[in-house]
Amino acid sequence: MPTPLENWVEEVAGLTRPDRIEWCDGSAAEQNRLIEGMLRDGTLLPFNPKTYPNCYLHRSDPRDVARTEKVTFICTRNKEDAGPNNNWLSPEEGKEQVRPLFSGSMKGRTMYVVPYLMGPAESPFSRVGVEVTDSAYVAASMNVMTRMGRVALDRLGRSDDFVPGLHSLGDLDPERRYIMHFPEEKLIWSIGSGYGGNALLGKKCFALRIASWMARQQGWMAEHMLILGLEDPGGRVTYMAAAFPSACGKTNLAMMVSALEDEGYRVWTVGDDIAWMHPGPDGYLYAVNPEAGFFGVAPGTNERTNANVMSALHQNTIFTNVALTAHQEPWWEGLSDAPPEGMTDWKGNAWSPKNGPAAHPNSRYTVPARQSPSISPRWEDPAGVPISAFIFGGRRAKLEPLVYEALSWQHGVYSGATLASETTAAATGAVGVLRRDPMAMLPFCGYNMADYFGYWLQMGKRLTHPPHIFHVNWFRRDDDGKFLWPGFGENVRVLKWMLDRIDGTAEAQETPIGFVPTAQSLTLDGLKISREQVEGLLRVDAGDWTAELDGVKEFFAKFGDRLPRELQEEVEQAAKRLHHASVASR
Ligand code: OXD
Ligand code: MN
Repeated sequence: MPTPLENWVEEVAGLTRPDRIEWCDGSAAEQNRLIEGMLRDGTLLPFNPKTYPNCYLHRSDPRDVARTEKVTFICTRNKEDAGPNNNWLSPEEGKEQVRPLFSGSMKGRTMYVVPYLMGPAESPFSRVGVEVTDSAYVAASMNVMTRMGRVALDRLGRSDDFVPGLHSLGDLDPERRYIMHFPEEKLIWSIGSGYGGNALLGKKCFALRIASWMARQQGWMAEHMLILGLEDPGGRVTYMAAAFPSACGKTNLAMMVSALEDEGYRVWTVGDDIAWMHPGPDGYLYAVNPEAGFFGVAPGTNERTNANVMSALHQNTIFTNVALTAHQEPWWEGLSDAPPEGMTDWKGNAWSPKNGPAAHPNSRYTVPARQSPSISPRWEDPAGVPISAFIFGGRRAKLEPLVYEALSWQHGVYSGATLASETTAAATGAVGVLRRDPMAMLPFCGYNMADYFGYWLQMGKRLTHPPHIFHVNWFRRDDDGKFLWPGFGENVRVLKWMLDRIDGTAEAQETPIGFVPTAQSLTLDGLKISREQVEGLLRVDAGDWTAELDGVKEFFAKFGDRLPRELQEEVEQAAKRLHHASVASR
């Protein structure tokens, strides 16, 4: 008798009509074969084998360089279940619209069947997905980003408990591109894009959109969060999970080389993008990283901003849309001060500064996580790591202080739900525009966000040791537009303050928005920073925050009656606290 997986593969092959079907086993030999095939047909170019062994360049179609949220849909029976945060079609309409595009889309191509496991091999929290794709680049990238092949098939056996994902490049025309999710059947259909977030279906489609839906049904959390361990001088490691919108530095924070290493504070990486978290019997939340690789933004990455990833990506790395130097090495803006002579840009043309950036602003590296020197000894712990802090953060040139701690769980949920950030190149659309991105999940929550807020509130009640909730902003600027905080390795000073708060030893000042550090409670030794800068970083301006509340109210109004009453209460309480503060300062 065929297995449920075999039945599904036969069904999608009947629709897409590939010339060949290849079942992936995840072995090194298979990966080499895929790469050799792509080197032959030009999908990949080799980098210098001496300095970048087993590293390759992929140039995507220039119209296919980022996630396309406009054509990403959640297809549920009831529109309200998808919510105002998602594009919606009914499952029937969604399939009707997209099925014709899949019909015969793999003719002349190979269909790769890619079974994969999200989560550590031995973990009860891990789950199986199977992606069927006609892109060798996607299959090879899945080998880096997930535990792929045999390990997933062994876990699955004859069961039907897997998330099926059908992917085809189609003709790559943005007009015929759709990223469809059917959470009620845990099904994904993606066509017309080879870009990571649209095409590596284990990542955003499964591990966030489908998984957030599953998690609510099953009592756990799937979040757009990095996971790090902060080691203190006594060797104790405290784990924290942080949510920042795309391209706001999650990878750099997760892999940070600590500026306080001599004092004994060190950062260990568990994950850089996604956390799956389950309440444990002891009332703590336990997190695993469902991924096995990093799909990071290249521009801005260098020895100073992320030395760990720089060392990791010198081997076994697939680069997408970076520039190529005359020495056959990758280059991107920010890698070195002066661009090397004789470069080829991300589109394959001879580069000159007149042509704009040499690397695409959303160019990426795909690298095995285990290659990072900062990888935590517990990154594959089947039980996960206990989370003591949640951190929310975005890019805000004004308003938000460097860090504050929420007044309560409910207030922390409010601070996450009102997270806003200036947009980046990780999704198509204008860059630098303020967008509300609750818990950094706006593009990734697979259901109505009002219900998601409600679920967060509920989770706090279930946990006897809920994480402390903090909010950070590394991007505040002074009146001349200069960043007030150096960021990167210096961010450990903020993590240390959080650790001291968790331990109950750090001082804070209670302000209308939460607990803000006193200048003395931050460890700033050895950092060149003026008193004015510190004051600028920690300032809470009641007038600016009152104005911010208008934006919050407007955003919350989108959710109508479905918005939890507790968040409405938080708006009212914030308004009261701000009013008292401005009266007191008059
Ligand atoms: C990512 C994103 O690629 O958030 O992680 O866009
Ligand atoms: Mn992300």
